[in-house]
Amino acid sequence: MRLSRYFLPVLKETPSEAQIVSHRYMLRAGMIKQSSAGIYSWLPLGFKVLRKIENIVHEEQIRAGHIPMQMPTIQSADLWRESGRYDAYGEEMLRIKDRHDRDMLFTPTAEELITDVFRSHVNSYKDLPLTMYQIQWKFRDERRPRFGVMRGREFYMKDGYNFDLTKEDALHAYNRHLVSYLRTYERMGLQAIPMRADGGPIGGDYTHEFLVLAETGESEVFYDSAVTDLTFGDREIDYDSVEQCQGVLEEFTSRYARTDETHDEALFNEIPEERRRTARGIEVGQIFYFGTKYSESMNASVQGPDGKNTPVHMGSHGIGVSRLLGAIIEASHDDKGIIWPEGVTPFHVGIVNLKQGDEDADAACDALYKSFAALGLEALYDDRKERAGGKFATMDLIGLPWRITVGPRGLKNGVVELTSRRTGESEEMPPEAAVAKIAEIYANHRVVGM
Ligand code: 5CA
Repeated sequence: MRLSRYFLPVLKETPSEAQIVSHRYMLRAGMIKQSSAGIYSWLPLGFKVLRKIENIVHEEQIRAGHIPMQMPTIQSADLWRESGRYDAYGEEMLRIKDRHDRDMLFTPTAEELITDVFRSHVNSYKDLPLTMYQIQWKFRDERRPRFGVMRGREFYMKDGYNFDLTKEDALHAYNRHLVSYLRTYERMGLQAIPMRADGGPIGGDYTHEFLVLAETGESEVFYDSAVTDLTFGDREIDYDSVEQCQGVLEEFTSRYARTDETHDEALFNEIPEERRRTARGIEVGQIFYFGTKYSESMNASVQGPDGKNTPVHMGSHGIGVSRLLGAIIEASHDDKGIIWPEGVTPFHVGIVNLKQGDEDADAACDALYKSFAALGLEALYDDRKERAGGKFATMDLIGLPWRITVGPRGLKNGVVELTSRRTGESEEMPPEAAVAKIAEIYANHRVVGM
């Protein structure tokens, strides 16, 4: 993309309404624009990162054997009356009437709808296990929408639902989700720690939240510092293996790590004092096993091997896709701007032309731009007639992890400059070497964009 033809409305001033760094940088980098409280337009740069995050979530869900689908945002109240949640959900639910005066609502989550899909089409245990998911906009009329995309009213969520014959099978689905989430967050450059949590309006007491540690997080958390030493890495997991998934769950959840809702001071004090931590975290996902709560109230059952009808065991599993942008920025920035991890960066590399209009510099930048395109890598080429300082400030703010600087002086010696946004270190090399190095860096981060 040539910056002169892109839409990147960067702000010079720090917006006064933004209290935390991710919100400030998302506004300043022209990623989002507030439309009303807790509701945002996703401008091109923000939309691009949202899509990359969404694509990672899809890839990891599909790898775990889960099936993508899509349900409507506007739903009839009738289903929610069946489950008893139409009244129970309270003021967070946005209620709407259609022209026939029928009660509708904007989906805050989708247990009812998926259960209705299931009961209409599945009758036998032979069709189980089954896990389907969607990535869809949700609406919750939060009392205090704040911190930009962190606590929106409209937000983008991956919500997945498993249907199983037995509790054991459903717990395997739970564990499988835990494993797939660990992989998902690590691919985004995040450490998200599974913590014992509370079921809230979704229900069930078998639930973990995934938390990214950050001072600006809304949740108070308590944990044994040993949990921060764990990484999933690139180990291969057979998602069908009950033992392997159970093993990962035990490895990642056997140490103390809890949100304030489930915190137990006496248990916490059993941890050696030097490992006891109290901190704040951002909740980027939650998994639930709630048994037959919805299948019983909504009559979703299958015929078991013994010929008897039995309600299915269910769980639901969410990832805060739009919230993740904020969480990643909170975890990765400096005083100049965002520092995107390679896995989610909107463009793989920035090209800064120090002297737009100079024949050699223009030609070298064009050649670089074309080389990246041929490799399937996305470059953002700052081809504006602006001073170098302004171009660097924009690149630093929007946080592309790698920048190539091209100027007539370097070109006379056959070199351009390759700079890491994270370390600030620069290296001079021929343009072809810079392209090869960028290609090598991204060999392990193949995520398509838009
Ligand atoms: N049905 C279940 C799982 S599919 C569910 O709704 N779970 S949830 O309530 O925990 O939401 C899933 C994730 O969505 C949360 O972990 C959080 O990361 C994100 N989320 C929840 N509320 C908001 C909000 N107001 N703004 C942004 N993200 C949110």
